[in-house]
Parts: sequence; structure tokens; C-alpha cells
Amino acid sequence: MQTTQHGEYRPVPYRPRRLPVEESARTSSWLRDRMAQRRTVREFSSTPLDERLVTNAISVAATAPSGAHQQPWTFVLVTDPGVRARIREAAEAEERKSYAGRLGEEWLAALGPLGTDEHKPHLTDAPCLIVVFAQRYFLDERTGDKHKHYYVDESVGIAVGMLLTALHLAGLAALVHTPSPMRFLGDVLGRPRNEKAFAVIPVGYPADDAMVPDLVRKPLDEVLVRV
Ligand code: IYR
Repeated sequence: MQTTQHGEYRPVPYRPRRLPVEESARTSSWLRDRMAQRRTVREFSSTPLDERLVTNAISVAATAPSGAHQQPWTFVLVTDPGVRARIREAAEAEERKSYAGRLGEEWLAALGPLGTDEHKPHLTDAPCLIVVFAQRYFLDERTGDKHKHYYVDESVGIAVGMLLTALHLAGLAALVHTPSPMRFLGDVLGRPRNEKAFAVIPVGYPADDAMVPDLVRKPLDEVLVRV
């Protein structure tokens, strides 16, 4: 199905139910408090997941707004242990070079509070990985037909944010891992040449003894400017 071709403006009515403001306020406070509990997790239990939780979260991500509604994303759900092992091996090979100096002093210092290093056990411990690919342009591999995609990074970034929200609300933990360079992901997963890896997201339950850094979020008055 070709869903991103040019076409006519074809409006349809949009009439969502207007929520009573108190109901809206309750929901938004509830969501604020639930999202404040989200933590990036790097230590996962290998407990298997009910796949519906993950596929539903991907369906949520795929509702994200996107440039020209081109929906320039592909979510590859990796559960095969052999494929996860190959991804871990290739990611750690890149990260060894990064932590051995490629990142530079300033970057390594910025990562200090996160306690990260070149070891990426989450890539094999977590029961599944969602590898997100950004479709740099539309490509019909059969006909070779191509056209431009717009605001690809913004669109995919919004979708990943919605994915993390959905996973968290489903009681799952996740990590946005961006091994650099990420080209190996397209090779390992056999993705077409118009797709560029955007992030690897291990998903699962935290290990029973999982630890997270003691980070503090900026308070609202530091991130909100009223004009
Ligand atoms: N990609 C490396 C380094 C890294 C970079 C940033 I920016 C982080 O927020 C965390 C890690 C790694 O995954 O270790």
C-alpha cells in the first residue's frame, strides 16, 4: 500500500467529545505523576513479555504527527536471541572505540553521572529490542520509485517519545540506545537503503536488582517560560 503519495485535500469532520475541565485536569495530573516515575533502565530481567504490550505501544507511536503525514518510520521488533547477540556484539565493538577516546573528554565527562560504558548487556538481557528506522525518503523497492520525505528526524523523534510513554504506561521499562555509528543495524536487520537506524530500544521489566542514577529533573519553572 502506498500511503505517502501526493493527492488532493480531502477534509472529513473531526468532532471529539469535549471533556469537562475537571476530568481533563484529573487526567493530566495523573499523567504528569505517572510520567515522572519513568526512568531509563539499563539493567533488564529476561522475563518474557506479553507481545501485545509492545505491539500496542508501537501502534501508539505510529499515530505520531509527521512531516506531510509521510509517517517515515519502521519499527523492527527483535526477539530472536541470535539476532540480539549479533546486535550486541556489533554495538559493543563500536562503543569500545567510543569510550576509548572517540567521544572526547568533554562528552565522556558529561556521561559520568549516567555510569555508562562500552558494555551493553541490556541488548541481550531484555526480551525484546525495538529498532527504530527513519525512512530518509520513500522508496518502492520493486519499481525503484522514490520521493522526498520531510522533517524526518523531528517526526521519528516525536514517535519515539510517544513509544516511550506508551511502554511506560503499560508498566514496561525501556532505554533509548544510540550506538554510534549505527549503520550495522541496517545490515544485521536487512533494511532497505532508504532507512537509517534512529535508535535501539531494549524493552522489558527491570532486573530485580536494577539500579538507576540519582538524577533530578529540572523543575517546571526552569523549563517553562510564559510570555
Ligand atoms: N552511545 C553511547 C554513549 C552515550 C551517549 C549519550 I548522549 C548518552 O546519553 C548515553 C550514552 C552509549 O550508549 O553508551
